[in-house]
Amino acid sequence: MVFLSVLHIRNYIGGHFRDPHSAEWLDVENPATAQRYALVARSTRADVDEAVQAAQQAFPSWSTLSAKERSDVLLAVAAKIREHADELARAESDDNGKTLRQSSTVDIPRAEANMAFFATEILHSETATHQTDVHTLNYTTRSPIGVVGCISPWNLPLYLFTWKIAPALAAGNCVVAKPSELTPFTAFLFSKLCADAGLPPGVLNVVHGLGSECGQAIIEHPDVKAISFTGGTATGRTIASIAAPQFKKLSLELGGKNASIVFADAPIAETARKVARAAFTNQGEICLCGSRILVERSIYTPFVEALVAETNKFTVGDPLEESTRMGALVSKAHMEKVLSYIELAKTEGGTVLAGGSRVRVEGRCSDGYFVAPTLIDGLTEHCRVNQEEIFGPVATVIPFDTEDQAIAMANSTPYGLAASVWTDQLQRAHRVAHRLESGIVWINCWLVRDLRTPFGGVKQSGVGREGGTEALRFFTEAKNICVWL
Ligand code: TXE
Repeated sequence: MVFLSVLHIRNYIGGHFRDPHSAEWLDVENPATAQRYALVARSTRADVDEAVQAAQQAFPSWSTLSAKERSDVLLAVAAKIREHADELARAESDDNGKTLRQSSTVDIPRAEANMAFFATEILHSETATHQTDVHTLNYTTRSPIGVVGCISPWNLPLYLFTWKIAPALAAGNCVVAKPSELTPFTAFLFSKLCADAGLPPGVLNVVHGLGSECGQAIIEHPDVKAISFTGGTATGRTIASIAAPQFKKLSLELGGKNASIVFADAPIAETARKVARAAFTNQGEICLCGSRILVERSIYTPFVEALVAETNKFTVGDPLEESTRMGALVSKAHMEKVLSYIELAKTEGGTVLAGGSRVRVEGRCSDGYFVAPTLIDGLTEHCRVNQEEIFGPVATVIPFDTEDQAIAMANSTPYGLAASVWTDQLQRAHRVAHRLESGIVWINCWLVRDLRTPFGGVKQSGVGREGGTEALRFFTEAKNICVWL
């Protein structure tokens, strides 16, 4: 008899792979096939305690390495990602349901870039000196905080996991990290690569499990001095309520309900293609996706026609097929949430122009969680569908008459993460960008990223900024030293 054992995704603590204290495991499903393919550790406070201890033990030596020494290790990790890119891309697609094309051209290259970027940024950073007068000189030092917690979501699993841990480690901290329980596979593979690359034991510890158990234990742990979190706004609120009374440093990257604002002078065909990409990339499961498409009324009809055509080009299918442009949603529960918003849109007076339902894909993916790219017209900007984050392949189109009206509509939600402005008029582009309540504005483009730039949102989209020097500042404590000369 052949005994086939299921893959067990274990914790990585103090340089060792360990089973959870609870001896309990959670199912991990491939959402494109609806089949379980692995089990992941259901960790609890006891595992988090061990991880924090391992991190504390590693901190004195890791934090006192030279920047160059830390940089070399992190560059070796980046090289390992490159070497194992195909395996990681396939794992990401199986775990999340995204297309292999997306994971191999975006997610995994970006994970490598995150590690390499922060590994080299620490070689070029500087701190300030303030000469007050002839007798007084102030200089600022920046020191690592100690043990920090990094909690990441399921939509861009390794991409966002590395986006947090790379600056934390580069700055000299030791990390206790928790990937989403829905997509733990690449973080598990990554911990193996870190060990192979020579990252000392205890510098990075990966604990797996549920947010309410393992995640919350990280947030509550008194020796975890800073928390970097990306996920839903409701979860961010819970985390802030626990961390703030303990005066922990907190970086929260939360949801978005981003507007793409299309003015009449934008070239219709090209803009429709790019705005559709902004709405439906990664099944619309990116906090930066432009899910509210505001269009100047004079071009509304031809623009929407072009947009419907572009929407229908997002072929839904097996994520491993080269021709597929839209894969599965991350879970059955998430698919049901997205479908419920489509139904809500109908009751709120919307008309479905494209998509609007679950898709049954033939073959091995026949039970997968696929939803057609969906475009909805006829809703007011204040209805729930236009105010709440859906986080799926659903976008709405709304006409506007004036620049002021477009800005008011764009700013009408509780969120303020990203926006895009599409126009040929240079001054208007800048003017509108300045008036948008948004942490990021793209003009005539979307998701063009420079890792040096500040990344984050205003209002309920978050607190703090990631990226470049902002991230290194978050993961260090500044000290001013004043010298009487
Ligand atoms: O995310 P959660 P969910 C939005 C999107 C989505 C909604 C809910 O609208 O539909 O959030 O998604 C961990 N203490 N985004 O429920 O729960 C959790 O285990 C500590 C936007 O899947 O926020 C996971 O690792 N940790 C988004 C991480 O938090 C906790 C990306 C994110 O999960 C915790 C994902 C707790 N009490 C969802 N509860 C974006 N902004 O990119 C959960 N977690």
